[in-house]
Amino acid sequence: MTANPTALPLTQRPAWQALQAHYRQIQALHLRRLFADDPLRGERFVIDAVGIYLDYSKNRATDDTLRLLLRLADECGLQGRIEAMFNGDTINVTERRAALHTALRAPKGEKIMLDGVDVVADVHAVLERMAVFSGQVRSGQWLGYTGKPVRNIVNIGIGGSDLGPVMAYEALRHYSRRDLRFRFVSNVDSTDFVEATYDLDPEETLFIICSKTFTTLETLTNAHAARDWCLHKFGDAQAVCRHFVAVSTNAEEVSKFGINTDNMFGFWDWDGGRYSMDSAIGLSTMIAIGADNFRAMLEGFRAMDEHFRTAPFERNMPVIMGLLKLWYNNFFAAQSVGVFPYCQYLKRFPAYLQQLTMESNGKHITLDGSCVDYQTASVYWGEPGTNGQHSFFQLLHQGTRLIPCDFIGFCESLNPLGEQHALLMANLFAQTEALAFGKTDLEVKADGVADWLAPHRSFEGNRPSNTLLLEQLTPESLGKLVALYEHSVFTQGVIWNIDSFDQWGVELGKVLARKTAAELNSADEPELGHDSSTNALIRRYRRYKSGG
Ligand code: G6Q
Repeated sequence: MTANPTALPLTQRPAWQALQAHYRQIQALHLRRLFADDPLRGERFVIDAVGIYLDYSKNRATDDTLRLLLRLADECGLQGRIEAMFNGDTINVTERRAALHTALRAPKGEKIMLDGVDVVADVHAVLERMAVFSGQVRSGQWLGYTGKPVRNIVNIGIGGSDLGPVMAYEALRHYSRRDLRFRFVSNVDSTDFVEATYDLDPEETLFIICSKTFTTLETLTNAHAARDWCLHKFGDAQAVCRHFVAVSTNAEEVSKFGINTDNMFGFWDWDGGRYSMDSAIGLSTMIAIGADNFRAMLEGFRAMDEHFRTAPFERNMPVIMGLLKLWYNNFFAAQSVGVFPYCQYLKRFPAYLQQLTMESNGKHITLDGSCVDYQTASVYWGEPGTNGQHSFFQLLHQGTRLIPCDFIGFCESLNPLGEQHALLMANLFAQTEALAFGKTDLEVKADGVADWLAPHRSFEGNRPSNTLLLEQLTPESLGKLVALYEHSVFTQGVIWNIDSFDQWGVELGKVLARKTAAELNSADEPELGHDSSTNALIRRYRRYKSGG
């Protein structure tokens, strides 16, 4: 009798083993051959859904590859895990929580019950309070301590409480109120705070302290710096309630800090930091673009959620994208993924994806507590095109590593200037073409290049990429893009059988620095119990500081 595949360790499952054998057969197969053998490949290997056109034809994959990857998804019980996530099951097992970010964009009236509470009703109650507050700030009705309207919004947060807000603000700047200034402070390096507030008037400045736990060292340190900066101007602690609001799950700490909990916007422990830009953590986004645009962004998220939950896997964009990246990661031993938005507004999107992908799936212990015997998350990185082309694209074209890439482009520019948008998109299309098909030695010589130079000027090609094409960058399309990556990360986490929603590595950093900070600051020479390198570094720092 054949064993139930879901009961077997991942690398012993039939689909995994079949993929290994299949990899040996097709590893040398060139995209030139795949396209020559199937003239319709560029039209067949696409998914056109919810306003995103995904062309995945320039991947080193055949129909058999996809069939086997989809079989692997089945053997890993992906459909059941998707339902578990949407239903609010405790899929974040190490923190004993649901991962219900999809509830943040559920329509009003839908019910998702968690421990007897309808979380969708809670979500909408907060959204409504955010809409009122952001309306007051946008219209100039929210006045500072001295009666001046707020014109500067400074978001203080780090990690998930910063990367989403910054990315969304930059991405949707076109839709933002231009008479308001937005700044984002995350680093405990005081330079971040000082530079962000350098030209601001405290009388017109509102701080949003974003921290799920309200205990994060960096955020609380910067929040205190902001408080001092205000008090220095106003000399009255009463000013805090006009110039500070909080986004947190921890009312007690918010109140201890001196922020009136009437000015606190809540979210919930079932929403992880890196999945929270569409919760109250997005308050700065809502102030920038307005409540209607924020709701449109939520609709975009929701459209992709629906697609992920209901589309058959062979036409399911997050599933196909997740599986193809896993194909390179686990079978071609590719170590990284490049993401290149051909859109200046998406300049922070790669940084946002770094946290989403690497904090979610950078784990080596499975849900049942054993050590993996396969690779998990790839290293994600990227820059907007065309800038990257004049820098690291050399390595993509002619280096020794295989780096699968995602190219993201929009048919319409938000700022058309002559033919510039066509030029931008021409670059995108040309790059994916050159990466896939290269230029052979013979072709190079036929162009008149000397024999000795030809090897340097030829391109082997066969470098895979996806192209994501959207009509225009809007709040809605941004929501779709983010949800696409969220769900593709989840797809991979399910196959790797890891908890994509915890982050014990981040927690470690939070604990370690506190101890060392005390040693750096202590008046007496501290007794150091670290390794010899860390001890010496601490002593050296202390000597510099004491002028010795
Ligand atoms: C995200 C992580 C982490 C977190 C920050 C800030 O998923 O948990 O990046 O967002 O450490 O945490 P607080 O919001 O609690 O300050």
